[in-house]
Amino acid sequence: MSGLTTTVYQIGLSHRRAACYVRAPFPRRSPSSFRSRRPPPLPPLPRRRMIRLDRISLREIHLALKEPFRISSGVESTRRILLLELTDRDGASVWAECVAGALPNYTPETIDTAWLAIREWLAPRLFGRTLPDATGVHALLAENIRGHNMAKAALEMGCWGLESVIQRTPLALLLGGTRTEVPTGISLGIQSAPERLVERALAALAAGYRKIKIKIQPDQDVAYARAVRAAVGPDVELMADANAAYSIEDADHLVQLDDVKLLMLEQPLGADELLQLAELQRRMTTPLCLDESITDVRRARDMIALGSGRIINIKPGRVGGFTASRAIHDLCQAAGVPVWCGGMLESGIGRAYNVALASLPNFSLPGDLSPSARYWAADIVAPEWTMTASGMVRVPREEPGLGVRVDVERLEAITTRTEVLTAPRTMVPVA
Ligand code: OSB
Ligand code: MG
Repeated sequence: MSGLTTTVYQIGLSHRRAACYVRAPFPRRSPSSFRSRRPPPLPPLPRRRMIRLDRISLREIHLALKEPFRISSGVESTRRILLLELTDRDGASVWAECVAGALPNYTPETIDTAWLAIREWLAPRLFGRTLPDATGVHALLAENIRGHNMAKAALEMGCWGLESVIQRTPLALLLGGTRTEVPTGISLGIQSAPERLVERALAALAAGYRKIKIKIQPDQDVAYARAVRAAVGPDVELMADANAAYSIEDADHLVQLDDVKLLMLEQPLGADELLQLAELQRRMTTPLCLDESITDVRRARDMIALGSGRIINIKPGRVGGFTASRAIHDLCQAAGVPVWCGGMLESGIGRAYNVALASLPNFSLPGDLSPSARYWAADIVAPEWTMTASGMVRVPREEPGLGVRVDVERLEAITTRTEVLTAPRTMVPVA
């Protein structure tokens, strides 16, 4: 243990001892009897160490999807994934994942902008500081650095991961997660014909998935949704995600989806169009769910105030990490708005973080938390993420940290670039 941490620990201890003496009835007791009633030695305080980042290794890997994933704004065949390994002064380390894509088609960020932001502005913010825990990291990264939420989230969630390793606590418990397993849905990319999509949906149901999400875009929407509804029957939780492909002028067209009885329609209009989304919500019985629009807790508040949607898809990467995710979760819980955990075709590392988050109580709808085998021939973690026949993914609640090991040898084989960022030698006192 370092000099600094030890000092803080001892100050805490002497305060506790002092409090005992002060509370003892003073005037009626002689100094000697006072001494004889001295309390037994206090039990050691729980192990508590701070986070002092020493090194952040950036690594780009290329991981081929089993099949291309098409959304309204683009198609992905091989994921370019930015992984981070965070190491602290005492040698504890953890892996984290940045969910930015190769192109700015979902949000403005890409893997390359995230790499730049982490190297130039974000990592330097954290180096040289002693962080009491991960809760304050989001505020630290947000000050005078706008946007770059996925880059911020990768570091912020990495700090949560590091804290879970340092505290020997499962990540889900550190976050306040209550579920032992989480219900899982599948997100099906746009297919060339309704029949293809129906096949995929039926296979997903047979595999146990608890929710079917279909991607839609103009000309591949109402007929596709109707075909899937006819095939799966009225009781299956079916939803559609447009990834901002429509405008308010399409309202009459989108209203046709109401008869499909979708569980929700995700992000039909542009991310910034909260007023138009509210207008569309007034015209549709289908609940709207917002994804791209919700970049922080204030946007969630706006959605609720304006009626721009009735459900939120929380992706920790999109909102800047776990502290923001929990704030949105808590706000929605208080407002009676259900949330669920979205996905970004994560590797098994990102999945560990999402599963931990989805174990919080208001994640009441199935998340896009498919098991490893839905995406990859082989994942980069062991054990791989699996799903039960009833569509549940187990939340690691016994293992400290993420609950999965990273196959570093495998990583080396698929790594295309690396960069190591290190802390300056002198340390600044507690942030
Ligand atoms: O809108 O939810 C989305 C993937 C990339 C970009 C945007 C989205 C998605 C998904 C993937 O739907 C869901 C998954 O990870 O299984
Ligand atoms: Mg979405």
